[in-house]
Amino acid sequence: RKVINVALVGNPNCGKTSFFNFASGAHERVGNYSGVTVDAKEGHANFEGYQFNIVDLPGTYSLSAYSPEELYVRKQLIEKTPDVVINVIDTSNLERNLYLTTQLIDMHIRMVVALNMFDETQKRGDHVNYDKLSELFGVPMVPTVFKSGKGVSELFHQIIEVYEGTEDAQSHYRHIHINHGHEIEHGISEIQEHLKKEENVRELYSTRYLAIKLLEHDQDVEKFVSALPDAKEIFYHRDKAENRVKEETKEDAETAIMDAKYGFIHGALNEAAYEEGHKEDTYQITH
Ligand code: GDP
Ligand code: MG
Ligand code: K
Repeated sequence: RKVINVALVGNPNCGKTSFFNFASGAHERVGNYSGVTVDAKEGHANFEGYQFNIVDLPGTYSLSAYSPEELYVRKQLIEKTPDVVINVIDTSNLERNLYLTTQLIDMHIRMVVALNMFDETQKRGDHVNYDKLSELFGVPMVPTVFKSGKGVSELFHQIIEVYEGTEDAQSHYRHIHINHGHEIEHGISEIQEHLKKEENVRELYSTRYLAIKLLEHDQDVEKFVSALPDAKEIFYHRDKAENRVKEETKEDAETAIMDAKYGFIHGALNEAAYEEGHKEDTYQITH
């Protein structure tokens, strides 16, 4: 039996624990982590001859390491390297939820998006062309209702496809780069060039992700990079890129990166999401 390690990543209250309980048959209390030590719950499920080891991670709005939860989730993603991440999204709040998705894309993580709370979206009469959204993000997306378990089989199926890298998966999954604007992208490539010189860095991390985090002045990543032989060069390029961004956009790099990500999300939603009455669109949730 093949084992696939998956981790649940998403905003608080998007349905991660509901999926975890449904899939693993666990009876965890559905609720927040407030007041509870940051920790991950583990369970497993069997599907189509595969064993899924599932980790339910604490909810996060981003991976910027501003909170213990964010730092914890990041550490889990980098150190435990799940085979496939299930990015759970509250579909009635796509804009905010997809921000985390753009950060996962930076990390070059293999993932499947669960467009959860799809019942709420339908109830409101909003339409989400999830095939289009999936194409624009380069990530398979499956509409789900974890409260009742709808879409779970299809989700597991997609995870297997991504894990195995089947032809079908390749048509849904391609690693895209979110364009952060010319100056930022220029800075990212310069920083990446130096990071790639280090074999263990190149092999263990997405250098694009590290470069973006450096431009955001992420203290955790700064500390990591300080220990590299090329640290001086790398920080030099970071500062240079940052100054160019400031001159050009009057923004600091961190704000420019965030703006670019939201710009990408807005563009995608303009193409793929419709409010009631704008367009007829078919969707089906399979059991
Ligand atoms: P978590 O914080 O991501 O672990 O989210 P939970 O699994 O604790 O779910 C938060 C709340 O949303 C709970 O009250 C769930 O019953 C509810 N919920 C989960 N999935 C769905 C869904 O697909 N549709 C609806 N309507 N409610 C859901
Ligand atoms: Mg939970
Ligand atoms: K729209």
